[in-house]
Amino acid sequence: MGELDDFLFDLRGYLILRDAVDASLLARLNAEVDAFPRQLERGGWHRGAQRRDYTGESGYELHQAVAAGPPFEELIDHPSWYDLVRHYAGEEGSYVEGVFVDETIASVRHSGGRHGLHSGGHRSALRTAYGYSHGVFRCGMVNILLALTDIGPGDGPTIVVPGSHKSNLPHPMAASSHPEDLPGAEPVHLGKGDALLFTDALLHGGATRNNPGERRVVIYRYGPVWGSSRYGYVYDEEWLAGLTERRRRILRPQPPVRPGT
Ligand SMILES: O=C(O)CCC(=O)C(=O)O
Repeated sequence: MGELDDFLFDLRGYLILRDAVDASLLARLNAEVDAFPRQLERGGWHRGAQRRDYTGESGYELHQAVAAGPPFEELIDHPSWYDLVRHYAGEEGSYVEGVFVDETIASVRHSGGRHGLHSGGHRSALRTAYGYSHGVFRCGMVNILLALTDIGPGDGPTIVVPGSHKSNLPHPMAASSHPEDLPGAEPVHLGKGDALLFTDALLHGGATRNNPGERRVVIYRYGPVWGSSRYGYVYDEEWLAGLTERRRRILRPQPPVRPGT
């Protein structure tokens, strides 16, 4: 992390973290994905994770992936990005410093699958907005998209429109284009183990996968520590108790306080 990262993140809205996870963790994550029950219905559960595909074409997607197996727990505060997400989304220097994990998703996409374009700085919700003021980053959501397989041309790379997190205008073709055809958009090619760090305010999506085989990614979304889960998932108490103190606090900054306790 340094001045150049800050400059490029502010300019483009994303950074690429090469070799973010080592071969051992990558193999263990892929072994978990191999073991996902592929016949699971939408809404069905695998351990603490639920199948919740974003759309009919986005692929097989397990939400609460963090609870889908021990290797996913290692991603919560992974040293390759933990300081970066705290720096960009953690309300640095304020009285509520720190990050919270809002969503965790494991996504498996086959030929024909894609994720439509969304976000962009124009009228973005505060929850996901890009912010920099008084010398401090104030992003509402910063995502880590970790590639578990190589993602090159035809593999359905994530598409970003660099700089669009600060757009004053909506992209006139975003609603009618496939991600890969959008003027101003660029594919982000990743090797397995690389991660894309980006503000959710960036106009982005996933290009159509044309190649055979699977595109596998894990997405962890971080926000300021006072945020709460988009879908209202809560964690199993016993499972939470088995995590390190730091990981538990990133997933659930405050335990619930019930009347009379
Ligand atoms: O699937 C992708 O590459 C993009 C994912 C995405 O757009 C998102 O998670 O917000």
